[in-house]
Amino acid sequence: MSYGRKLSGCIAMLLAVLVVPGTAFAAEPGHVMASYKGKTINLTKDGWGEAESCVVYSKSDVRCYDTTADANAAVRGTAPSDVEATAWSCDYAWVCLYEHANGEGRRLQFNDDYWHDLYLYGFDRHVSSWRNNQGFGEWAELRDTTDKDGGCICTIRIDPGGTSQNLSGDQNDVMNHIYG
Ligand SMILES: [Ca+2]
Ligand SMILES: [Ca+2]
Repeated sequence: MSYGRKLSGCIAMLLAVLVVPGTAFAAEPGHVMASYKGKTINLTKDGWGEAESCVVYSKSDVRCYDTTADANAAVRGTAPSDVEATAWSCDYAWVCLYEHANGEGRRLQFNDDYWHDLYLYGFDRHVSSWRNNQGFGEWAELRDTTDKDGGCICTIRIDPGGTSQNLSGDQNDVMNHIYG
């Protein structure tokens, strides 16, 4: 093998080494990646793990925490509080979705003004209560786009102002999109 061919072979190997790690860490198309305990987790594929609360700053900037108090502290830029109530917890300027009724269980929060696919966040068909604590004019909507039997009330809306709702009957654990 000539020196030239050897050299080009070495360059090809070097390029392969340089390129592979980049592709290995790239998010799969459409999947939502979140930071959690210093790592990156794939909410779409692997779910939430031990996280209790995730904050959607944008689709490409999602951060998850062990507790709602930790998430609140991160949003506020303060130290976590061990005394605040967690039920219906939702800071001003956010829309919060809860896994269970009465604002309990895992919490996912948004405020971007477009339709988010909850499947990508590992939270479709989970929502049992929600709250809109955004400001004037910032309404929020939940939607079940599957509308399997055509009989459900598939879109529900909350006006802003700290308003909370439990979902019941055929609205519970079916919603798969949120407009923040
Ligand atoms: Ca909004
Ligand atoms: Ca639920």
